[in-house]
Amino acid sequence: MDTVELTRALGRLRELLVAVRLPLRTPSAAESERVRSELAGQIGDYLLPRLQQMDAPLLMVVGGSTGAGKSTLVNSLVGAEVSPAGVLRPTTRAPVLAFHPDDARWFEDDRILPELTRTSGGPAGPGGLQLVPTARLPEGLALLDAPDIDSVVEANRALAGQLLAAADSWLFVTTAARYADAVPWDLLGAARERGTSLSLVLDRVPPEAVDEVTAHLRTMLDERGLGGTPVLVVPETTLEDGRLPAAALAPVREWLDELAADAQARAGLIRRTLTGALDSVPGRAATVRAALAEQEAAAAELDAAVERAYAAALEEVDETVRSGALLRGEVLARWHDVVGTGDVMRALETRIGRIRDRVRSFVTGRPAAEAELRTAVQTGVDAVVLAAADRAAERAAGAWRSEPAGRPLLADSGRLDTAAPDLAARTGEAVRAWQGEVLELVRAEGMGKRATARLASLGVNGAGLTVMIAVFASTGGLTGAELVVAGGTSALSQKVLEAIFGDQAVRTLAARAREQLMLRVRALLDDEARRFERVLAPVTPPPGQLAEVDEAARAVERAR
Ligand SMILES: Nc1nc2c(ncn2[C@@H]2O[C@H](COP(=O)(O)OP(=O)(O)OP(=O)(O)O)[C@@H](O)[C@H]2O)c(=O)[nH]1
Ligand SMILES: [Mg+2]
Repeated sequence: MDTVELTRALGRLRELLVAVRLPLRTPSAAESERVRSELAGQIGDYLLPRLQQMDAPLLMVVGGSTGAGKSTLVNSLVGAEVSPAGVLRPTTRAPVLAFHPDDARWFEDDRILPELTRTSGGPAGPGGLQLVPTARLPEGLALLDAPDIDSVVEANRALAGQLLAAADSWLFVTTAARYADAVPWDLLGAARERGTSLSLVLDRVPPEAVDEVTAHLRTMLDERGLGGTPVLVVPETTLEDGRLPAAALAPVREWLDELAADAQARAGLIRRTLTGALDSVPGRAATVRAALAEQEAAAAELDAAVERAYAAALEEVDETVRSGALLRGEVLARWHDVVGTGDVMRALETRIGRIRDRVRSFVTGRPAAEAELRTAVQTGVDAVVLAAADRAAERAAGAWRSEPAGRPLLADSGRLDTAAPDLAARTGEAVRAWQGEVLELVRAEGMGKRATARLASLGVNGAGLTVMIAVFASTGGLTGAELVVAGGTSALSQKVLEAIFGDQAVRTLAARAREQLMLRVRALLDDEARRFERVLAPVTPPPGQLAEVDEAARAVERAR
């Protein structure tokens, strides 16, 4: 065992474990979170300090069920009321650490349990640790009175667990009335699995039942693979000044004195617990690693659901734009206004060759109609985008709602199941910008040398509107039925329309304009999807974290 290397590897693993978060409610999250915090705690509270100072006194943590008599036992051993014992449960909330005054240097700094604030001369508050130097305890052996491990107070349970994980050895207190309870046995089982050295105090045993109860307790220990555990029996007596009389305490006192006198035995207990704890590290790290993998998978699943929903929305908008559906309704009506209802066009019937002059008149001199057409186009596109965004939000939120990991995220993040409240405004802006872009496009490419005379004859505005209308046609140019629809009741000849919309320049520009429109729609929908991604990002494990935990756990194994 390379202590320096091992210490470094454990320190690194601890650092990573402290940073790991398992916020997504996956099947193993709660249990793995417990393992994560316990392992991080045990590395910091126990493994690192013990490895660095193998000759530090043995820390024996007095643990057990609520009201079993832990504090009374510690007070009796110390010969003073250092930890209040009481009738009201739970009594002990802040732990008490008693040690020989010559051992003080080991405990006064933050070598062990660094996050507990040391106090002396009186009870510690929450988050504190009361230090009690006392010559009544032998050198080399410290006792820590812990809160109840089965406490109704959650903080007590957690602290008791943390303290037991920091122990070189457990002195587990139970009573004749309570020793068969389940919770302590679960803990004792965990201690056995981890190789933690363990002794039992069987408290308050009616003198006449000592043999019977002790035999039964030993049988239970045997059955659970804890056969060698020392059992110290304290008979039921009347307390003197709240403390056990010397005779009742004798078995425990003698056992401790023997241990204190035997440095080798102490070192043996320490090594046993240390080895057991080190052995348990890879398995526990693997649990955290698996939980991280589960979190990653759950986050990826939620992310994929959002991506699917918004990809479908983009597809939907694209379909609608291509389907010609936008050419109906308001857009169509305004278009008909623009192309007029007769007068202007009547003359055009005669010769297509003369279109140039005539057609200009259908798009000039009617600024109001043109503006209305543009507004109609904008409103139409707005509606399509908003509807698609609403549906996508609903679909993505629905997918999240159906996942245990996703449900709480939705609950915490306001209204994600409809489009963002400002989407309408942003879409309006985007479509207006797009219309400007189409005019630019027409100006740059439709009016130039290479442009056909036909398109040029419409002027920038007319050509722009024409291209916009063509964008919403199913083929990129109006044909067949669409031409008839586009012609409406106007006297505008189908031939004229065909000449305009069949124009290759119009088709090409319309294709470009459609691409530009879809780029803008994609950007809008990406922003919408980002609302989900913003919720997901903070609960997604950072990339590489899993591999780092893996590597750190392997480094611990290598160093042993
Ligand atoms: N008669 C008698 N009473 C005891 C004995 N041990 C504890 N008690 C009483 O049992 C009650 C609980 O004892 P504590 O020492 O506070 O028990 P604890 O395990 O520290 O309790 P928590 O800290 O709340 O978990 C107190 O009223 C004690 O006086 C004993 O050996 N004999
Ligand atoms: Mg107590």
